[in-house]
Amino acid sequence: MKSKIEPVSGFRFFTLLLVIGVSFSSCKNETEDQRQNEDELSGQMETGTEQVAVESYQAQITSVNGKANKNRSVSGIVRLEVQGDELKVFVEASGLEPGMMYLQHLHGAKDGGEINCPDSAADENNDGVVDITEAYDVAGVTMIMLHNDPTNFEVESETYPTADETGNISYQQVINLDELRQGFMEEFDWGEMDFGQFTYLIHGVEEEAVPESAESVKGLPAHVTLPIGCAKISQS
Ligand SMILES: [Cu+2]
Repeated sequence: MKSKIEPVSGFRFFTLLLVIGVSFSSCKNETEDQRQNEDELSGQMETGTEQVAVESYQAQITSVNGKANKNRSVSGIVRLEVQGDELKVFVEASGLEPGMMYLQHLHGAKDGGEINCPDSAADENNDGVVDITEAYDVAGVTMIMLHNDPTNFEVESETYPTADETGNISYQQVINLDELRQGFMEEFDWGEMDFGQFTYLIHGVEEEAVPESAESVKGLPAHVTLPIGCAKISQS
């Protein structure tokens, strides 16, 4: 019997293994999970060639409290890009006071509840403005400060963007995601950051534009924190 087995040359043996391997794997029903694992694996392989997948979030800025903002309508875009261990934030906004610095943040609900941009219905005390405390109820609380060092979680800063002579701001910031996550967890004890669960708010009008009834947060004057633009961030 033994003598009937053909001697297998090195090359043919390799081909045989290949055929066995291919037929074995094609017999298996490839599940979604397996496919996903393969995708992840190829994604990891691509990191070596600087082709890390980008997760991006984008939203249009719409006007809030236009009357208090000299009847201007704030508009623009917010874009977040998560790539590897970096978060890149881009903001372009117009309808602002030339030369004025604007507080801008990502807001969110600590309980992960639903958030939205506030409209005039959020003006609970009917004083004609949606102040920051009223906006908090709808858009969430201040979470990530978009100035020059978002990982320090300090709301007060002189490095928020300043509007140019045409009333536009253009803000770009690259943030280390690990540092941001760590600070975020220390501040909010909230677990994972979900960029699809944020609103963007930009704040600030001239002092005389807010009624005395307008309230504020974090020891800041009400005119500094008055929301003038908002964007509900979602994955794009
Ligand atoms: Cu804010």
